Amino acid sequence: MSDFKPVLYMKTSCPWCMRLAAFLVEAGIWDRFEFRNFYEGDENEAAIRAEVAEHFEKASFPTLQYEPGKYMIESGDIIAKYADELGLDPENMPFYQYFMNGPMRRNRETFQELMRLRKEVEENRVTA
Ligand SMILES: N[C@@H](CCC(=O)N[C@@H](CS)C(=O)NCC(=O)O)C(=O)O
Repeated sequence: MSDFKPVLYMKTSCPWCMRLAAFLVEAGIWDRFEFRNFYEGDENEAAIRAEVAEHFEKASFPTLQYEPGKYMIESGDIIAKYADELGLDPENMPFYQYFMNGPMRRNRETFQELMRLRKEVEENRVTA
């Protein structure tokens, strides 16, 4: 067995990264990962983006390096990978569900509202 520690590239303002973080904590596997975290505009962002950009056309966070040189994206796929390995069902994880049904749901609604308002402003500009 190699002593490679899987690496997670996380944008700490990102709700999908938070979703993954909730799963990892509740699954008890947080310590198995090495984290490369950034907050937009901080001194870590450029190096983390550059590393991820080598492997994907478009950077997306979270990104996981699960084996040396092997990367994957999509929070849902990353969660499914470890849930499968551990025999866990995220549907039965109370904190994960709390996050998905509360803050994550609110985030989606807020995003939809922003899109609706932007469209409204755009339409008013056109008709004015
Ligand atoms: N479907 C993706 C969504 C991830 C996503 O949209 N992440 C945003 C941050 S919230 C992102 O990486 N945006 C591109 C960027 O920041 O360069 C997932 O579940 O992982």
